Amino acid sequence: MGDKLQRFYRGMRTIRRFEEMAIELYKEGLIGGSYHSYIGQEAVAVGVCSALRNDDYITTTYRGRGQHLAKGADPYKLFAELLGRVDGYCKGKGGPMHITDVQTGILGANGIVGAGVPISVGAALSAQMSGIDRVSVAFFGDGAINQGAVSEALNLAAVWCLPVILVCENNLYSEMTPFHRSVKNKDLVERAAGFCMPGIIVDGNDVEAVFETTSAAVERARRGEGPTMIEAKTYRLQGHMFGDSEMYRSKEEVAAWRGKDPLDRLKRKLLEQGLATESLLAEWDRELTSKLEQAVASARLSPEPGPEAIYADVY
Ligand SMILES: Cc1ncc(C[n+]2csc(CCOP(=O)(O)OP(=O)(O)O)c2C)c(N)n1
Repeated sequence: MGDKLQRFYRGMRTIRRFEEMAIELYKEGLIGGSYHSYIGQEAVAVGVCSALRNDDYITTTYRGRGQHLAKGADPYKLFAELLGRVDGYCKGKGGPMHITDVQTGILGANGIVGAGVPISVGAALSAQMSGIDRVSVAFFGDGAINQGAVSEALNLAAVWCLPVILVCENNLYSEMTPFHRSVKNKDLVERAAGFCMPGIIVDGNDVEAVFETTSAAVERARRGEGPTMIEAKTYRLQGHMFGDSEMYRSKEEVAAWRGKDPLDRLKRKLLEQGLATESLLAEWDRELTSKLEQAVASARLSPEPGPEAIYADVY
């Protein structure tokens, strides 16, 4: 497990640094639209995606760079996409909210709340019909739980016994609304029982727990035993999007969750178990930061798409 924990840490740290650097690019005015940071939720992306194969599928939300990196996406192509450049995953026409890379099984981030869930269920159906033991994971937020399309997709996943894992990242807020104001359930995973599928709650800030829980759900799906819903309890440490004034939550609440930062938690564990030293952690940081800086520098040099690209790849 030692190697694995080290890998988890580097993966989570890469996501954190990527997001910090992306916010700097956003402040420079280089990223169009809004930027929804994934900071604070890194353990979910890394824990879940580490339980997957390269050929498994995922769908994510507008907050999806964490999952993209954890699934093996190239930071250069991600940064180029954020900057709207031709070398980006969607040739600069997707931006931060719509990154797709079929090669790594990323069937799309999505700006429409809940919209990735039926896509993921459809991908699971394709795996089942083709007789390939691939699984599909849908990442969605607590705010997506009341979307009609999500209920329809959960129902079909259960009825057809599809190899899909429904990962609800409950970060407590849907934009500015706390989830308990829009849902009567204490735990969102209670919904799983209504569709006759197992539902498991996991501490979304504990990467090992997320990995173990997902691995069991993945094995079950590969055995042909159908879907599992996982509710990963976590917290977004930044506003809903860059510039959010965060009037809807107290500084004390945010500070309390900062104390549960998934990266700090894993760092403490690595140090306690002798799996890292402060100097090794600093070396990893220098290495991954330098790789990300090179990716940004190259992405800045990639050209913007020309007007002739407007109608290409459009359906
Ligand atoms: C169908 C739909 N309705 C409303 C919106 C506006 N909207 C954008 S983000 C968001 C909050 C979603 O919250 P959640 O699913 O919990 O994800 P989180 O932002 O917390 O990751 C809403 C309501 C949208 N994009 N799509």
